[in-house]
This record gives sequence, structure tokens and C-alpha cells, in this order.
Amino acid sequence: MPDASHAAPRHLDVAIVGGGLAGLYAIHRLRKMGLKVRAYEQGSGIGGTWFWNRYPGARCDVESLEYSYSFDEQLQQDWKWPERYGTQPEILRYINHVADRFDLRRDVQLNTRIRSAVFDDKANEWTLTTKDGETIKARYCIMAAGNLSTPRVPDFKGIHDFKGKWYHTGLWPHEGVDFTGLRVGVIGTGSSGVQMIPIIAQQAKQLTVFQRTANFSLPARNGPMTPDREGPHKAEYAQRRAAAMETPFAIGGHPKPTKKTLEVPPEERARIYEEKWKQGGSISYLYSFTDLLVSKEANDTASEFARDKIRSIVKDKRTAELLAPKDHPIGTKRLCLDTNYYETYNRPNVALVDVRSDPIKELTPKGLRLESGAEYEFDAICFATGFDAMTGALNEIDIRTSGGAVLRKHWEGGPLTYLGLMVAGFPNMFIVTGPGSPSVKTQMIASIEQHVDWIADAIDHLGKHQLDRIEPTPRAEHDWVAHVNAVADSTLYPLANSWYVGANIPGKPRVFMPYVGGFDRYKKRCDEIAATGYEGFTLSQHTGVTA
Ligand code: NA7
Repeated sequence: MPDASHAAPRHLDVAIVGGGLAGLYAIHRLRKMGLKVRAYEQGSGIGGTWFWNRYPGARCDVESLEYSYSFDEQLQQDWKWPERYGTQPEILRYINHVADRFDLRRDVQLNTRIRSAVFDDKANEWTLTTKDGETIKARYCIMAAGNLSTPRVPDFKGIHDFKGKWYHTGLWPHEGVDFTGLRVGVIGTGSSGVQMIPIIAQQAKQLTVFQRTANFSLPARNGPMTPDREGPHKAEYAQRRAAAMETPFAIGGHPKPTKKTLEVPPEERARIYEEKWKQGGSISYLYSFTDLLVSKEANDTASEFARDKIRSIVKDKRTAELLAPKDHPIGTKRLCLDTNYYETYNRPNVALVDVRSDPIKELTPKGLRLESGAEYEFDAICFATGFDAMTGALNEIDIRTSGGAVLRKHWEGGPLTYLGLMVAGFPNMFIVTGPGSPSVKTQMIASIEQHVDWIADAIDHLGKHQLDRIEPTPRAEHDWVAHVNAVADSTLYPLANSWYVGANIPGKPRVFMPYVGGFDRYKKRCDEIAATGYEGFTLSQHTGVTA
């Protein structure tokens, strides 16, 4: 890579960090406004999450007809999804198609990691510096760096002594890995582990899964896209997208529940759960009743139904009990969707090890050792150990202002934002699907489009009023964070040790990061704020005028 540190800085209206689904849509949206924009992407290709997560079985857990851009009617009509749920290669193909179709590549700079972003109060300008020393100056900066983009390998002693190969799901080799005939260990049973375990089990000679916390997983019921699924959806795509905006998860097609769980007799409840289990998908199941995520008593019935399903599938009783989650209510950790996950434990070449009661102590040259001294030998170890979620990507960049504000410090006790969109003291820096927004609790592409549209409208509003600076007031930020917490506390979510609260990262402050009040409610609030002159934000002209 040439040293760019002495080259003249590039001047932009908007610098975008990230070339995934959010960064690409931001280019498209802002360029249409006549702005000079450019996205900086650390990968050697576009696609973000779908560029990096190439592990076997990687697939979206939201149906493809929903999990796709809505901004162009012809695009959504033309694109043909081969299956109900998109695989990683298929989604990446789609993203590349979108980039070509809308000529987005010319404004994406690949292989470029942003090291720092500094706001100059006087010049009213962000300066971004890349790892190679290139500098970029921009009036506005959009952080579209992703919520699950900082892979985390636990700090196990001896990791470099292991003589076999090891992989992390979020940094998977592009050429793929053939596990045929190998002894393989998988650590972690979140969505990534649950998706890859059944596939690796088919190849490996022996697969050992190390589980710390059992997760609930529902059948995906994936299958080929059928004309009767695709046809009616596409015939009323715009209406369906609009209807999705009125739901808490930004996902349409699921009638809202009307009854409380305990209002319904037990046999009828079981019939409803059974029907939802057969349909597949997580929204459907969580939409069985109105109170599953707010009443523990109600949730117990849905949790127990799912545990009984696991017991009925997994033949070995001890393994079934280990796989049946008992430490958190169903839906309070990200629900996994699977194809034959529990069935996989009936294979003779698959074993489950409980590392809650006997944690992994270290890796050894031949494999790994537990605290008890038990040793396992492997040719390959796969870390499905997750990410430094929601704040990891931003905290990796040194974000500060000439006035002395430092984002890492501001967020020391947990992320503080107004609407998940902006941070007090960091003018003109927008975050797409940041902490404090519904983001990961929704169909992400809908949230991305909603955020980018809101940001574009705000920039447009500033321009039209001869203003060039926007930042939230500390008061608005404080009140929003309090609201996010109050809403979370009125639900069962805080009962789980999930990545929503940063529980998977030792030492990370325990704060509930996503907004769980629902996409519909959140979008309304964002729209109202924009319509009423950006309540809670200070808009100004940097040479002195304040709106
Ligand atoms: P997750 O959901 O964070 O899962 C990570 C898994 O790794 C989880 O089972 C963890 O157990 C386990 N883990 C993490 N550290 C360790 C150690 N030290 N020892 C044993 N086990 C460990 O990440 P995924 O990649 O599966 O999914 C992330 C999101 O991507 C997913 O929610 C979807 O939104 C898409 P724990 O539960 O912390 O006890």
C-alpha cells in the first residue's frame, strides 16, 4: 500500500465509514442530492457483514423478500431470491448487483481502514485519517460501520501454540474450509454456531461443540422460493413495505397478536405454539401473544414449549437437557433460526461439552484444555464467539473534537446517543443504526433506509436554511438514554446476559444498547422531531447564526 500521508487531503461534503448495506445506500441517497460523497471500506470488497461472514451455513434469519432494499421498486421486482432465506453468497451477489446497477462503486474506496476522525470546531469540518495516512476532509461524517463487525476471539492462553488451524466466523477465509475427515471443535452456540454446526457435522470425522449458554433456536423452515410466496408479495410490494413500517420489527406479513398468553386455555396455547413452530421463523413465534416479552409467567409457557421440542428431538437425555435453555426467557437473547440444529446432536460423530460448569482454560498445541484438566485434540477449531456488538466498530476509531471531546471517554460507561443517530458534543457526525436505535431488533435494511433517509433530510434541511451544523443537546441525549433504559426495563430483555447488554465482552459496561420500544414507535418519533424543526438538536451556521 503506498504511503498517502503526504498527499493533499480530499475534500468531500460527506465522508462515509463503511461499504456495507448502509454505506452503499447512503452513497446513493446523498449523491442524488448533488453532494460529493465517498465511502471508506476496510474490506477488499463491498458488503460488510455479508462480505466477512462466510462460514458454512451463513444465512440471514429474516426472509429475503423482507431483507432487501425497498428504495427502488424496479429493483425489488427484478431481483429473484432463490430461497425463502438468503444465503451469504446470495446476499453478497445481491449487494454487488445493487452497487453495479446504481453505479455506486466509483464512490467506494476499498482496503481503507479509518483510524481517526477529528472534528475541527472552527473550520466546522471532520478530518478522517486512514491507516495508510491518507486524509479526508468533510463537512459531515456518517458512521456506517456496522453493529456486528468487530469479531471477538476470546483471549485464551495458548491460542498461538495451537498447531492446527483456527477460524472465526466473522473472518472466514474466502476460499472456504473443507473439514472432511477432520476432528473439529466449535466454540459458541449463538446464531453463527447454530448455523454452522449442522454443516460441519456432515463433513467432519468428529465434531465437538463447546457450549457456555444454551440458546433457543426455532426451525427456519427454509426452502426454495415458490411462486405462491413470491407472486402475491411482489404484486403488492409497496403496500407490504409500508405495512412493515407500522410494526415493531419492521417486518410485515405477521398479524399482530391480540390476546394475552394466560387468557388462552393451555390446550389452545399449545395449538398456537405448535402452529407457529411449524410455520418457522422467530417473529411468528414471538407474535403468538401480546405479552411474551413483558410477562415472565407468559414467557415461561413459550419457553417450556420450545424446551419440550428440544427434548423430543434430541435422543440423549443429558444432551437434550444441556441444550434446553433455562437461564433466560425465550426471545430475550437473539433467537436463532436453524435447519437441523438439534437433530445434529443425534449423529454419532457429534458431542456437546458444557463449558459453563467446566470452562475452557487454554488452548494447547493439540487442541484445548478445560479447567478440570479434560483435554480435547483437534485438527481445526472454529470460534463462533461473536462480536464486540454495537459500539465495537466506533470505539476502534479514535473519534474526537478540537474542543477536547473524545468518543471513547464519552462512552466509557456505555454508549450515549440521541435517537441512536447523533452524539452530544460531536457535531455533524451521524451514526447509522447506532446504539439507542432499534437497529438489531428489526429488519436491518429497513432501519438502515430509515436512518439514511432521516440523515439525508437533515442535511438537506440545513442547506436550505443556510445552516451547516447540527448536534444534539446534552439534555436531549440524556433524556433519550433514560427513555431507552426505561423501555428496556419494562420488558424481560434485561434478564438475559446477551450481546444486547455487552455481556459477552469481559469488562464492557452493562447497558441495554438497542431501543426495544419498536420500530414503528421510533420512526414516528424521528419523523415528528424532523417535522417540528429538529427538537433536541441545535442547528447553526458555524460562523455564528443559530436556528
Ligand atoms: P453471539 O450470538 O454473540 O454468540 C457467541 C457465542 O459464543 C455464545 O454462545 C457465547 O456464549 C459463546 N462464547 C463467547 N465467548 C466464549 C467463551 N470464552 N467460552 C465459551 N463460549 C463463549 O454471536 P454470533 O456470531 O453467533 O451471532 C451474532 C449475531 O449475528 C446474531 O445474534 C445475529 O444477529 C447475527 P454466551 O452466550 O456469551 O455464554
